[in-house]
Amino acid sequence: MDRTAQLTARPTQRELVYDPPPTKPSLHLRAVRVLEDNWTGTNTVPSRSLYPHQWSWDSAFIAIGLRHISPLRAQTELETLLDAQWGDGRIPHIVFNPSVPLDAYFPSPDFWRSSTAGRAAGAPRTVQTSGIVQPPVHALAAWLVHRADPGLSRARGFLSRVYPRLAAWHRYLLHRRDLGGGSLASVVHPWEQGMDNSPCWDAPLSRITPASARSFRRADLDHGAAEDRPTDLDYGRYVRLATDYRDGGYQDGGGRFAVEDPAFNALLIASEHALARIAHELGATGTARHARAERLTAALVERLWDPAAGMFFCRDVRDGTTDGATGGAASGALIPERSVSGLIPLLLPTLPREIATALVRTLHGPHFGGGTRLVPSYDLLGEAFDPHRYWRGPAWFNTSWLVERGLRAHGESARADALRAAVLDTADTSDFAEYVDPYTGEACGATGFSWTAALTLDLLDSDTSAGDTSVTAIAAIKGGDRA
Ligand code: 9WN
Repeated sequence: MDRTAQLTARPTQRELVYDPPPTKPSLHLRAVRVLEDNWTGTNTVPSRSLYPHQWSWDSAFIAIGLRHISPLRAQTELETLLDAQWGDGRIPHIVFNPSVPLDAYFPSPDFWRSSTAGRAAGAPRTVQTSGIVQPPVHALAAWLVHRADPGLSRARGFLSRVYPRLAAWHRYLLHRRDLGGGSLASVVHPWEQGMDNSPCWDAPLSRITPASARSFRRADLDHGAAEDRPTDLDYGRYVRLATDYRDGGYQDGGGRFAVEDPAFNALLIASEHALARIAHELGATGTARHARAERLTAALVERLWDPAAGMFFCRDVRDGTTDGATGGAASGALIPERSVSGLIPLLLPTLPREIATALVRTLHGPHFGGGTRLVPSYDLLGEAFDPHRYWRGPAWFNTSWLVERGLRAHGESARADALRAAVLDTADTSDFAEYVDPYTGEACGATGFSWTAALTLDLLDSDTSAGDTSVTAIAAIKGGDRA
């Protein structure tokens, strides 16, 4: 068309319509899409590429986010996991999807052999699982999921069905896993605590003879950069520990690795309080459970608090020494490594005031706060710090979410608001990364990671001014009806 014709031509219908530039879908919508893409029909995989099965603590965090978009799906997520519970009460850390090829993830079902090696411990026959556990976030998740739609929950008998299973899970941890004799639960493998490659495990792991690198094939390196993942030597030790546990029929007590971890136990305490609220909802008082949670909080402080560091440390129960600080009464020794795990007890609102104050100071001091966007997984000044290597420095979204809840529970709203904004911004710019460089927010590991999307939804839906359900369910641990 020549110039004159262009000026006189009538605009077509298409040209008359305002055509805005393409806009990016909202953060909310993109988070929903991640959870949609990772939903299998009965549960949500953490990542389609790296983690193609169901993981235990992932599902609890995922349910906490899913409740905002589909309370039914959130209930189903937890029910599917609980269907794989073992007779002795343990909730396995992985529930395998039989339609996923064996070589998609290592260690696969043929390594764990749950239905045969775990028979005496009551492993299910119809579904294949791992034989170790992960942090007990489940009762807390179940309570939050119930509160999202109490009508649906009551109509489906959700709480009455999950309560006995969650109670058995806590019983398992409090009895079979009290390996240090001080009332706290021990983890028997680094994967159980969820922060697999933390420098906290270096000393206890150094006593373990690694399995030969030729005896297994890592699948994680097919999807992740080797320099971001645990080393082959560490993997050899993980494999040795898991093999020995399996060959001992998954019985507890005899292993060479046993560590009391602050985050694992703080989550158990928060979940015990949630279980008390569930019991109350079902017609019991819940008082005994609240009291037990208080006793556990006292044990946590007595066994794991380090006043000089201003944070909690792990206790190596198999260290073979006794601890002078407790007059020799406590077995093992504290591991003097600063991990984000040692800040997570902040989510317990009945923590003694001076301890909460010290934790907030440590969080914002040079070891964790020096110019970072999110909370690093490990001491910024520690010798082993690496901003990209798995759990040795990078920031994860679930731990920042827990710390954000803790800040809010202790009245630190301005700091909680700042962390919340940073988490949302980083989830957005990193495409819901599995973890990020704590300084730059650069994405590491998988993107489209489920708990990152789920906790984004939870933070987006939280009314931080009025006391949202997450905050109050964690905070209202001594009765009250705010949640
Ligand atoms: C081993 C699934 C899991 C998380 C853990 C995280 C990572 C597995 C792995 O992925 O662990 O369980 O292969 O490294 O460390 O916290 O639950 O997302």
